[in-house]
Amino acid sequence: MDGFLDLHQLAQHAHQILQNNDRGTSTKPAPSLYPHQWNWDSAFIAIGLSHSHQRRAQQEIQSLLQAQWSTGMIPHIIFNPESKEYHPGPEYWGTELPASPVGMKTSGITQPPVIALAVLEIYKNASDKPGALAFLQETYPLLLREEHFLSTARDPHHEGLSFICHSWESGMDNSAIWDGPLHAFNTDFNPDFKRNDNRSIPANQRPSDDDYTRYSYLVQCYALKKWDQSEIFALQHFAIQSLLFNTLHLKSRQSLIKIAEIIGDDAGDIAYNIDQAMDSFESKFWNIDKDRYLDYDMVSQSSIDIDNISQFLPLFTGVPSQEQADKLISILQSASFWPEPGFGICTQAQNSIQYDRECYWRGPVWINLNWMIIHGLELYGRADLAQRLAHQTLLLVSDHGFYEYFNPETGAGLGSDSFSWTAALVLDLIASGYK
Ligand code: 9WN
Repeated sequence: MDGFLDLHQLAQHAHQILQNNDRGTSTKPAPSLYPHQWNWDSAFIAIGLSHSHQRRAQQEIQSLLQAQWSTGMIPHIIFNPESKEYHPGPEYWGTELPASPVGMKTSGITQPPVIALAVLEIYKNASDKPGALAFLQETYPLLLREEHFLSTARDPHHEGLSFICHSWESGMDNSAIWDGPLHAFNTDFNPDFKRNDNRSIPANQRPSDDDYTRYSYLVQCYALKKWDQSEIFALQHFAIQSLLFNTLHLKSRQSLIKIAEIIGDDAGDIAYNIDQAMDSFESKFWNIDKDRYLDYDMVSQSSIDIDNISQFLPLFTGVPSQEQADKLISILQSASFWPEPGFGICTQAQNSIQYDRECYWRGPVWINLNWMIIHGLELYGRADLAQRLAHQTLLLVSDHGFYEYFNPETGAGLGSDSFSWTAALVLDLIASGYK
C-alpha cells in the first residue's frame, strides 16, 4: 500500500494523544477503556517520548519501578485510585501482602519485560546525557531485581526461559495460542466478574465471557495462594514459555548488558542467562518438523502448534540463524500473514480456523508487533521490507486513526481510539527515519 503521508501532522497528532492520556507521571493506555498504568504500555510510551521529552519518559519508567514488589516482579497494572470502572479492579487481586509495594495497589502478575529496552532507548536518545546516565544508574539495580525474578521464580528448570502464569501476562490476552491451555483446567468454582469492556467496545472485538471466566478463575486461585510463585507453578493450571514474552525477556537481557557496559558494571550472570536462552530457543522453541518457532506449554509438556505472529518475533533479538530468518521472512511475506493491500502483519494466520479479522489478538494488526518485526527485518539485512512495513504502519494510522488494533483486510480501526502505544511507536518510527 503506497500513499501520501504528512509525517509532521501525524507526529503532532501523536503528541496530542499522549498529552491527553497523560496523568502527570504516567500515561493511560487509552482514554477510558484502560484508566490505570500498564507495564509494557508504559515502556513503549517511554520509547516514543524519549526523542523529545526525556524527563517525562524517565518519569514514566520511574512510576512503574516504584510499584516493584520485593520479589522483583513489576506488576502488569498499577491502579489509579480515582478510577473504579475497570474490571478486575484492585479489590479483586488480593495483593495487599508484605511483598507488594506500600501505598499503592497493583495486580499480582507481570507483563512482557520491555522496561530495560526503554531505559536504554532513553539513554540513546537523550539530549541531557548526564541526566540520562544518572537515570541508568538509578534504574539498573531495580532492573536487575526484575531479571532475578524472571530467571529464578519463572525459570524452575533453569532453561534460560521464563514462563507466564496467566494469558494477561503475555500481553496477547486472547491469542489462539492460549485456547488449549486455558481449557485444560476445570474451573471448579464460578468466579463472578462485572465486565465493562464489552459494553464500550463491540463484544466481537473483545475476549469472550468464557475467556473472562478463565482469566478471573486463575486470578482467584493465585490470590488464594497469596501470590506465592512456587505455589502458583505447583498448581499447574497455566505455565507457558511464550515466544513473545521470551523474545522480550532476551531483548531485555541484551539491553541490561549494554547498560552495564555504560555504567561500568560486570552484569553478573546475565551473559550466562543469554547463552542459556539462546540454546533453548534452538532446542525447545525451534520445531524441526514445522521449520518454525512454537510456544511451549509446561503443563502438557508439549509445543503449541498454532500458526501465529509469535513465530516471527524472535527476529527482534537476532537469535535466529540467517537460514532460519530467511525461512521466517518468507512465511511472513505470505498472504496469510501480510495480505494485500498491506496494513501490516496479522496476529493469526488468515488461513487458520482461529483467524478472526476483528477479534483482538486473533487476527488484527497491532502496531507494537509491526514495530518489533520492522526492527527484526533490519537486523537480518531486509531494510527494504522494514521500510515497506514501516510505511504501511504509518499510513495505516494516518488514514484510519490511532486505534488499539486494526482490521488487516480493510485497515478499519478496532478497540479503543487514541491508544497511547500506537501514538508512541508512530513517534519512534518517524524519529528513526522511517517514512
Ligand atoms: C488486560 C493495556 C492492555 C495491554 C494488553 C492488552 C489489554 C488488558 C485488557 O490492554 O489487556 O491486561 O483489559 O484487555 O491485551 O496487551 O497491555 O493497553
